[in-house]
Amino acid sequence: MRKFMRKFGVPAAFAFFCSLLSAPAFAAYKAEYKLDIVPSITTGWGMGAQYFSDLVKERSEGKINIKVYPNAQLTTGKQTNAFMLLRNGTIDFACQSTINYSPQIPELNLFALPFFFAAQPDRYKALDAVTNGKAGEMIAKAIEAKGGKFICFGENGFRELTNSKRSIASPEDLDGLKIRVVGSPLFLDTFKALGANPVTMVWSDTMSAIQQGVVDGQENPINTFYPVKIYEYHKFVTNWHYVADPTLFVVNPKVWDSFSPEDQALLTQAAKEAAAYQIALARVGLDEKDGGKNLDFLKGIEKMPEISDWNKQLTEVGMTVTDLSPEQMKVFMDKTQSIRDAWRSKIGEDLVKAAEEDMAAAK
Ligand code: X2X
Repeated sequence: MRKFMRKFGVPAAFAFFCSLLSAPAFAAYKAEYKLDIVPSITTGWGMGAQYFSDLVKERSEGKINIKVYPNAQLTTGKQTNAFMLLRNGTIDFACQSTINYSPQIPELNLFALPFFFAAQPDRYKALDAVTNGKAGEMIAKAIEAKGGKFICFGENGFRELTNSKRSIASPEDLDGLKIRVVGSPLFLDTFKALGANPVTMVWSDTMSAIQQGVVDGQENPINTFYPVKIYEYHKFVTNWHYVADPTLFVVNPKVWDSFSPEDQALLTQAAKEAAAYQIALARVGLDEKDGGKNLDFLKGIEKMPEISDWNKQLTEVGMTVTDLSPEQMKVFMDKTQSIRDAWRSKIGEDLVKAAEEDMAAAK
């Protein structure tokens, strides 16, 4: 300091000292934060992400501007690279499916264990018990250990099966059918065990593959395949709820640390509200045991869904809907037992056990 004063004089030294004191504790905010999602804005997933962005903009009075980039634009379609781009800061925020982060964070395969949740008496209650329970905490830690700041869980939905060939009510019906799956090994294992011919493909290529008949079927939540009009090509849907697909509201840790504590609280609150909206959209008209609670919630926030009776809607657009009886479900479950057994250790025995305990405690 003395040298500095001698060289530049006392006033300059004073000014320099003051600038250190008043330097903002937080880096300047960006003009735009990029948020990554895979499908279009018109899906429940997209609407939830957009709601988050809207709430944040409004409550921060325009200071925090999060732009939703749909259709996997930020990953140039390579959705299973998304976590790496969040970690390195190319992506600031994301509302991502656990499936797309599972190649880097194996714990996330828990949700894609076939019939793990569907085997429970109430699959939604079971899923909530896990995301809000001990297993959920372990998953949040696993994400943070790999370099992503976890905010909360949202929901894409339970994944159902559509195809262009025939009604599917048993694994035999799947025999030889070419089914598009996400680039995640557990999905290949599951469909092979069921006798299908799974093909890995990114979502951005899937609709044209369906149109051209390169694949016969695909699996996604109704809320995600309906907006892209899959019913124009696939006349058959099977409601088998075989895997859960929560979304993760996450942020790059450096970006997170650049926000003031007040803004971090604002972001957390907005993400939780957007997640609640996304979850209600993913469940309305599909949760047989909700007693109207999802519809009431959506009414309460003045976001009435366009469709709240999905079986009726799917039938109206020409789909044949197959709901499986408990006996039919059991055949699928038995066929995939070896997959659940083999994947326990890959996911982490402790985590799978914690999830089983969370589900048992909620029964
Ligand atoms: O690729 C899919 O099937 C999608 C849109 O559901 C995901 O990103 C996991």
